[in-house]
Amino acid sequence: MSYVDQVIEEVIAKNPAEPEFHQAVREVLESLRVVVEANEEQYKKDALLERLVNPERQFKFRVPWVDDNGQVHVNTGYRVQFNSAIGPYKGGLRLHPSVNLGIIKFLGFEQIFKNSLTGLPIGGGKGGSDFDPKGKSDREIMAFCQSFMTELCKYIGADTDVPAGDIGTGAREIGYMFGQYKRIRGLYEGVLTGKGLSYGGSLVRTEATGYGLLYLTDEMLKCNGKSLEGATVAVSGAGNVAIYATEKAQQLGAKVVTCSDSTGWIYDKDGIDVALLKEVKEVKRARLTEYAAARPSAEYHEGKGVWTIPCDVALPCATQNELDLEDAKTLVANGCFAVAEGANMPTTMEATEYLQENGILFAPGKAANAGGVATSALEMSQNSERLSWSFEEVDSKLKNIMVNIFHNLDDAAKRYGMEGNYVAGANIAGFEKVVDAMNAQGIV
Ligand code: NDP
Ligand code: 2IT
Repeated sequence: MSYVDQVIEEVIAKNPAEPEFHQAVREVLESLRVVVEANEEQYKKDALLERLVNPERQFKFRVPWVDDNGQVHVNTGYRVQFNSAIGPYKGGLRLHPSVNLGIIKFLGFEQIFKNSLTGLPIGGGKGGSDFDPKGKSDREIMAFCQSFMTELCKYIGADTDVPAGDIGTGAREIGYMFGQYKRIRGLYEGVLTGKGLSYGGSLVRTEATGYGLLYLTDEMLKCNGKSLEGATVAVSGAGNVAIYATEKAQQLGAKVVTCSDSTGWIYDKDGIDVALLKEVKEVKRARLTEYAAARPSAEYHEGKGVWTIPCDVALPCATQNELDLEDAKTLVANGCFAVAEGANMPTTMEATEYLQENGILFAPGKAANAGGVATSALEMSQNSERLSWSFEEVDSKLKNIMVNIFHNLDDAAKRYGMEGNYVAGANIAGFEKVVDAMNAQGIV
């Protein structure tokens, strides 16, 4: 049995009931097969892949908090410090009832390669909790965040592990967590990113993941003789990534006609009204039915359905495995020519293969959504030098980073004879730098 197959088997056997983690490992190791085969003896002797798929450290802790009626609730908190070969652990905190150790490990594993692709000195980590922020009062959110940070603060720091936002964790939650960290540790330092602008945050961090997704998509299309100008775009999700992806797509001349949340989706034939979407989601924290009620050109549908709308470019920006084989077939049949992942692993492996086999340009999340964490790293730089850069300065750095990422994965795919396979390109380019650093640092 090949070394890659052996390690995939071991991951499945040793990490039962973690299907998302198995999926992420399988996807990465399958595309590293060519690289591993060229170095098989040495990698095997050094147990390189075993070290790559086993987190350096993982924490699981109790998070008790009191609701507005005096009822005590207990959630589970996680932080997985996956790989620190190229820098301090860096990665978001997900607050969603579906969170479990396997989901945090899949996200942490992806983060290693994503962070490497940014070209900035950040290792891979991820955390979160099965806490559900929906329908909670501000005081309940604060109570949860303070309790969560009371435990998490023992394991993080500006030079060791720097968390940030992800699903369910935005500016409000980061603010409460930062306050509690400072209070307990007595340190005013850049321990979290995605902070508010009045206390060490960076301009463009809010927009960064969505904007970065479009900068990379734009470059990928240009290099393949296509354009966003006049293109019809389908976006899923209605959170941080989806909103700013929609905004930048429109700025680049595309028409975005859909968005979605966990209960339903919108088809807006006149194009999504971003100001209204922000009002509904960022200010009122309401459902998409409110968007439809305020916008005559919009249809609201219950359930899932964004990918049934004919589009040129599809941008899944909600959550993992939201675009399956049936959706991929519909997109291809409707003439879609590019899919770029704003979310982490939103496309199933079968759907990804189908899209690639049918000549669709496919940009994987670990490259396409790296603008968020890249701008987090720029926030860390600003915190270290105790300065704040202008919007234009951060935005132009972000754009450069995304264009460079695209060319790095394009080059890596070409070097291994897989031109146009950006999934393989991203995994190989991300892996090369991490492996170089791991080898230089000995068996740790
Ligand atoms: P938000 O919490 O801001 O928004 C998430 C959106 O996705 C919401 O519209 C939410 O709907 C929807 N959603 C979440 N879970 C599900 C589900 N199980 N089924 C259907 N819809 C769902 O999160 P972000 O926009 O920050 O994150 C979106 C994706 O992008 C995630 O995969 C995240 O890991 C990834 N990402 C985020 C980055 C960032 O900087 N924020 C950086 C890189 C990647 P509802 O409100 O109804 O739950
Ligand atoms: O998945 C991701 O890259 C994020 N949620 C952002 C992480 C970060 O540290 O900014």
